[in-house]
Amino acid sequence: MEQKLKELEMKALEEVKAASGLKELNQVRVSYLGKKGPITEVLRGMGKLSAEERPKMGALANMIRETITKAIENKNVELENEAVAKKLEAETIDVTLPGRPVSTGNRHPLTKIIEEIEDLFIGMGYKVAEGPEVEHDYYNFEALNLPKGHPARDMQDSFYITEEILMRTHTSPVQARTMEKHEGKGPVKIICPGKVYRRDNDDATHSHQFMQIEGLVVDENITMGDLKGTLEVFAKKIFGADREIRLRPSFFPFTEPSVEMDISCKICRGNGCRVCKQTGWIEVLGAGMVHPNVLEMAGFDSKKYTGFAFGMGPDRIAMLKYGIDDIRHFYTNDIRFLKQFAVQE
Ligand code: FA5
Repeated sequence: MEQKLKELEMKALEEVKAASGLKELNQVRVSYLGKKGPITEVLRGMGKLSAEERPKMGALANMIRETITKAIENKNVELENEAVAKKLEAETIDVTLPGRPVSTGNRHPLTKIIEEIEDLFIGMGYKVAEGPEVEHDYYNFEALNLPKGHPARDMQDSFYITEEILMRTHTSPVQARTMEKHEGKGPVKIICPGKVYRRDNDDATHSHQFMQIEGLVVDENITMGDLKGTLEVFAKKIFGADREIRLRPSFFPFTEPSVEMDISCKICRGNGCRVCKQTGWIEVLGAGMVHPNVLEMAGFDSKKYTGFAFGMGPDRIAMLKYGIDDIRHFYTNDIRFLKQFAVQE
């Protein structure tokens, strides 16, 4: 019996050694150490042994079991390590290979110009305000000194939804709404960017939907000098320190006096060219001192408070700044046009 057990041990150890995978090793374990395995089988014949021999054989059988178990455990670890090493080798990443380029988007040129203008005014203490694009006739016109039937309403052809509701034609209604919220108490210092809508025929310089940025300052002792200084800072920051501005008399029902601001033409440096229509100047925005009627309608005492306001079109500003010849490029989403602005990020 001793001989048989030793032979079994040797055979088992050889099979453990030869096992090439975890599955195979498990089969060896089951076949030698399982209840129906050969060791158990041999031990069944113990009844025929003498009382002296029996405990000896029992001890030997246990020792052999332990040796085989240990050998299986060791082999198990070995095979597992091998499997991990193989997996690691198969999944190795060569970090020295050149990367594949990842294409990223870039901000829309209108977003860029609006953020640039916002940053400038926030730096001068302005807050950014917003208002609805679907607006009441009252805020879009009446509160801005444009009662029903006023001929100046024709300056801004409108998309009406009902008799009293329209798509706002400019960002100026945010002036009226903001002043109303201040309940007659200054100071008010806001800029307001947003979309506006007009029944204009689309062409190279007109769109039926475009962007505007409104500015409004109301406080005691605000003068035309403050307006001019502010616009000068704006023009030089956005268009370059060498640009001059000029204010021309104009008309808006909500400002008195009203002006139009031009900047000197960058291309011809004031000598006259095709871009500035031979004038040396390019029109950029409308502005003026807030009309006393507008202040009063919003609850401000126009004897105590004065203010200035301006309204500009970022579409046309971006066209001037980046040399874009057609406003429709902003809205037709041709990726080749939009991609050109990635380099300037
Ligand atoms: C106004 O809309 C006034 N609310 C501006 C203002 C505010 C004046 C506060 C005084 C005080 P205007 O209609 O000129 O003004 O429009 C302002 C700017 O919007 C223009 O200078 C132009 O840049 C832009 N704009 C006007 N119509 C269009 C259009 N159809 N497409 C693209 N941009 C336009």
